[in-house]
Amino acid sequence: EDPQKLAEFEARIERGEKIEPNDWMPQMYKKQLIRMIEQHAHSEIIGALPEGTWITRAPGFKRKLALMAKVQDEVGHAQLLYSAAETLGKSREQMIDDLIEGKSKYSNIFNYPAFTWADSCFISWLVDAGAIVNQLANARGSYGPYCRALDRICAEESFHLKYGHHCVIHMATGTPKQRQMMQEAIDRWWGPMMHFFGPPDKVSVHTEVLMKWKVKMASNDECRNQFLDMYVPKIWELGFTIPDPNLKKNPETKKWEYTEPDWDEFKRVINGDGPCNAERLAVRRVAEERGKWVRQALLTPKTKYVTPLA
Ligand code: FAQ
Repeated sequence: EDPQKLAEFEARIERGEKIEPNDWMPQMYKKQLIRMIEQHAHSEIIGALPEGTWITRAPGFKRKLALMAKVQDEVGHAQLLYSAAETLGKSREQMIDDLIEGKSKYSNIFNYPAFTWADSCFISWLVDAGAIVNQLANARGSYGPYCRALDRICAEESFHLKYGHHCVIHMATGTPKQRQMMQEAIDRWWGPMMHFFGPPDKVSVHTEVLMKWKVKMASNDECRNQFLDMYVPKIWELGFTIPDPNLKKNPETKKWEYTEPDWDEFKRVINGDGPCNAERLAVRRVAEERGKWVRQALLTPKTKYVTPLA
């Protein structure tokens, strides 16, 4: 790689300029961005699945409408992100193929089942909250198309967060059975939620280079700590417990201390062996197959259509 071009590129990043698709960029920057944006896009599209199964069973018409809109937004976010990744030269078809063939990763958390309505409430409030912590930080990053997609995604996610919080408050102030359902959902999802921000900084493979080039604007541990700072008090305020007796904020360091979640489980899940990985990919495979005729019709030049009046 040309050292002078690399120096100019790094100086631009240092000055806070945005890098655009036709600008010179190191191959590694491009490769890392494709990897991260593509995984993010897959996470949105697969993330629609656990909550999506609750649309038909949402308690009441208003919840059904809101959940349907939210799930639709998540799929829209995937489209925005696939478009951002395409600016770097990888086609959408290739990305989708890599997803359904199990070659690409997507967020660990969507490989767990949403057993009850409370699980769907957990996702809408706290998984969205975690996603926002990460996305708000990275929206200030260096790659123009990704940052612009993140700005729009964050605006929509803020509605999801309010919707999810409302759902959880409703459960918290409901019957003993509702409170119990919500507590059980928190107990089930806490481990995957801690995993969600990625491995600890000291073992994270990509953080260093991504932070150097301002793709990642906060490290995994910083995002995890910010999430704990913002949401643990809110969970406690609602009278729920968190299934980690060691969870507490250290008043001196101002950092949260916790039991390390099971990182072996995390590795298994992100490498394809979680409770729902096979099911999630099977659903996407069927969707791909069933949607083929629509894509083919869209790609067929209009001149080939024969209308009855022609
Ligand atoms: N799940 O070196 P690091 C959402 C992998 S959107 C799966 O630390 P990095 C919206 C990582 O890819 C949620 N894999 O990696 C929604 C790498 O593997 P590789 C998604 C994970 O990139 C809400 C290896 O481990 N958000 O939820 C995970 O520096 C509700 C080493 O890790 C984004 O994707 C994980 N949690 O940091 C939708 C945001 N963590 O590629 C529906 C963009 C790590 O070498 C309902 N992404 N890995 O084979 C990022 O910010 C980063 O990629 C991290 C990981 C922070 C996820």
